[in-house]
Amino acid sequence: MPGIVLIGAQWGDEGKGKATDLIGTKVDYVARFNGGNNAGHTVVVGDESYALHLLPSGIISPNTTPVIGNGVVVDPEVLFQEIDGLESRGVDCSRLLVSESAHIIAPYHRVLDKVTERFLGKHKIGTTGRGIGPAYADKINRVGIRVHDLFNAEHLHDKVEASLHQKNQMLVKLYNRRPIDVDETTDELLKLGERLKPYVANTSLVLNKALDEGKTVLFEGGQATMLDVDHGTYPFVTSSNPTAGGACTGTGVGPTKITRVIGVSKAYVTRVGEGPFPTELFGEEGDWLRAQGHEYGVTTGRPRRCGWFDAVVNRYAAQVNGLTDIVLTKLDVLTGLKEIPLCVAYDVNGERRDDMPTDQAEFAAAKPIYESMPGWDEDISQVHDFNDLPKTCQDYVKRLEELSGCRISVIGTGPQRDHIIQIN
Ligand code: 2SA
Ligand code: GDP
Ligand code: MG
Repeated sequence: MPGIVLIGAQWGDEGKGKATDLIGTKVDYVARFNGGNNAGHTVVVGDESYALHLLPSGIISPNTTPVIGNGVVVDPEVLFQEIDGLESRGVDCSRLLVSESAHIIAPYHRVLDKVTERFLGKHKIGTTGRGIGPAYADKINRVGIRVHDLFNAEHLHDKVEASLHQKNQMLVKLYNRRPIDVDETTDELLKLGERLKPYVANTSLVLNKALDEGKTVLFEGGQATMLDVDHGTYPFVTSSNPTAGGACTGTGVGPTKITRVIGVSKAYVTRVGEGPFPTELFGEEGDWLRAQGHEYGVTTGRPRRCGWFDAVVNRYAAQVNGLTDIVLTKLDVLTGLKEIPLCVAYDVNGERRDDMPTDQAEFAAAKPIYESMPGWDEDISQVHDFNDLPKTCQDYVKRLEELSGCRISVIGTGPQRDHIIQIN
């Protein structure tokens, strides 16, 4: 009954897409449990590169059933665009299952996301503008639209009316905008529902049965630990739970079914959007990392902020996710550096802190305490055995492992599927 959870250990874009794809070829189901099309995963197969936003990475592996769990917020228009794009390239998407309880991102959620960010001004979060926050807010406020609501016109009209009542007052009175039409929105959603219907299933039942039959399920997280609405750098977070616990609530599978929790970490750190980032590099070093690592958002194309590896973040990720092992990606990007600084602890207002401060004012004041490791010049992209890595590179990995308090089981040495080192 192996249930494997795979999550981002930093601020996202750690290479979860590639890591999932690696394991995904050997699993029966890949289930997404949080977020929506704010995620951007790149999977490179041979000469083909696939940028996925809403679809689980398992869609590329023909023997895997991809599942969108109840914890995901689904923008049906984006889903169909993604399906059409993949099918035109010969990828069969008919195996996809979408939870009937997942919440829908309606067109008005996208409008609200953008309007809210504009009005927040200097307090903005730097969202992806995909309507994620407003859709989750409706879920919590109990005025959300769920997938199964799309199949009953009368019922849907009622729900849309309830959802738009307060929003329209706000749009008109506060934001000086036109109200959103209930009838038009209902018709639009009904049409989308028609196309969605063949994919819809009771995915909690499907996944639990699969696990009981001894099948392997990979639970794929979107975003990452430090963007978790409970455990991340609130308020500069997304509106879901990308941490391991989210895999249970976001799919309807109990924690006793989870056997392994993999955290994906880059050999350095990136972040997009606003919010504190202790090891962030400004100037030449940051530009160098961005250029070497091609650090631009898959969803929005935004340049990612770059910084040195932060062991405090990794230790915290190991703690809140109960990590069993780490997949360390993009080690190749550091090739060519004479010295590699890595953050071992923080200095918060003159006091050394080895653990993550939960007070956001303290986190914003955290200054990295660095230790420096010698770098390497050799191309490591063709290395498949840990012992064949340059000695200084091996030492860097061992030090990261020691500081993170968790085993590193796989190393990424390039973007391709075969650019990896498995460690037993
Ligand atoms: P949102 O849109 O409400 O989820 O934004 C809230 C914060 O969460 C951050 N966020 C992300 N950070 C990194 N990667 C993400 N996905 C895309 C990718 C990013 C892109 O994988 O490349 O293309 O820009 C992602 N999604 C959300 C976001 O920056 C806000 O800080
Ligand atoms: P995700 O959101 O965590 O799935 O990550 P993204 O796909 O947004 O960003 C990771 C990027 O790094 C993608 O362009 C991947 O192709 C690339 N990548 C993944 N692993 C490696 C690696 O080990 N080395 C290099 N150079 N690139 C990698
Ligand atoms: Mg990404």
